[in-house]
Amino acid sequence: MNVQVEPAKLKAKDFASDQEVRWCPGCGDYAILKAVQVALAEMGAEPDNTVFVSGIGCAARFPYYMATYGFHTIHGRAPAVATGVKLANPDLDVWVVSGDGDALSIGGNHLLHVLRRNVDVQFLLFNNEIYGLTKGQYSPTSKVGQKSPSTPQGSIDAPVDACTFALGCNARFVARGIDIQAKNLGHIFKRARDHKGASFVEIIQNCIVFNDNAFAHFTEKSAAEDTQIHVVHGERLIFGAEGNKGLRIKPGAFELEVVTIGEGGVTEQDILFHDETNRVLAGLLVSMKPPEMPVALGVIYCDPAPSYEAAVREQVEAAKSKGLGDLDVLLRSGNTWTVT
Ligand SMILES: Cc1ncc(C[n+]2csc(CCOP(=O)(O)OP(=O)(O)O)c2C)c(N)n1
Ligand code: SF4
Repeated sequence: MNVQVEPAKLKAKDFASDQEVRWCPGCGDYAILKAVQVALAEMGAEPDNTVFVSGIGCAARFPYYMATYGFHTIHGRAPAVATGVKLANPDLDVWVVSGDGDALSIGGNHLLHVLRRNVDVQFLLFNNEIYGLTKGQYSPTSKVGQKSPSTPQGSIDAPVDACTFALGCNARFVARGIDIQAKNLGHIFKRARDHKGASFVEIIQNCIVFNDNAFAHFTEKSAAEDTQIHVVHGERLIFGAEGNKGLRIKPGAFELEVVTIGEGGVTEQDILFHDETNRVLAGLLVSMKPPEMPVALGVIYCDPAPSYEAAVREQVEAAKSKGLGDLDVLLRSGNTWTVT
């Protein structure tokens, strides 16, 4: 008699490889690694069907620590390799891990294309506003005035906001989380994995060695409630330690403003609802910065569109349905020359 046995449910530790994790003690990357492993176990992911692709940097060591397939590729090129993996086998669950330098300096062009093409991969950008691996040079997300070995007098570059960049590339899923907020990250990872198409996730990550406390003004416990807003589709954009602050469209202007419910005639009815399918609202939310505005966290934008590998598959099947071609005939057709 054949007895069907349910496969044992995997735990987070089943997604951890036997490699010694070699980030600096206290690095935010540890918490993200744990959150990914927990989320994969909870989602019932299969290690044999999961691939982590990375470029170069501290963040890019990620695939070594996962008991899944992995590919530590070259600087900035993880999106190109991940696109190839997904096209070769669309059934694979493909994740990309990248730093702000890897994704937005040398790899900016490649990130653009994986997002605009809407390849079904989850792109995790660990943003520590610095080049960690190469010992702390400034990056495209570093603030103006940031002192580093390559900007001894302070950076004069205007920084790029990662989520604004992603929206500009026409990404159909844009989310933001913080390394130490495991529960929120887990929720975002699940939403990102469920989304068919490119899912862009910015993770605020503390580099304790070269840029410690770069985000403390909104990640510190004492400041968090008044400087973070966790957006939820269909719910009002309310935040604050007392739950009485909210976002509304500033009267007479096309911009958001923070108001306090109960002050100046403001009621809860004045506060906007979060609509994750609204691209314009997403653009306004991702660009908010403290101290004037809170930092938007959670799934900020999600409006699915057909994914790239599905369209490629369709074209390949359509071509195949016309019958097998003949390469020799093709090469000898049209304008040909005989070189003597
Ligand atoms: C072609 C090439 N150019 C430059 C480098 C040097 N390099 C290695 S990692 C890196 C940037 C790392 O910063 P980031 O992507 O933000 O990741 P982090 O180390 O902070 O996680 C640079 C410039 C390289 N390895 N290859
Ligand atoms: S240099 Fe920074 S980002 Fe790299 S492992 Fe150390 S703490 Fe983490």
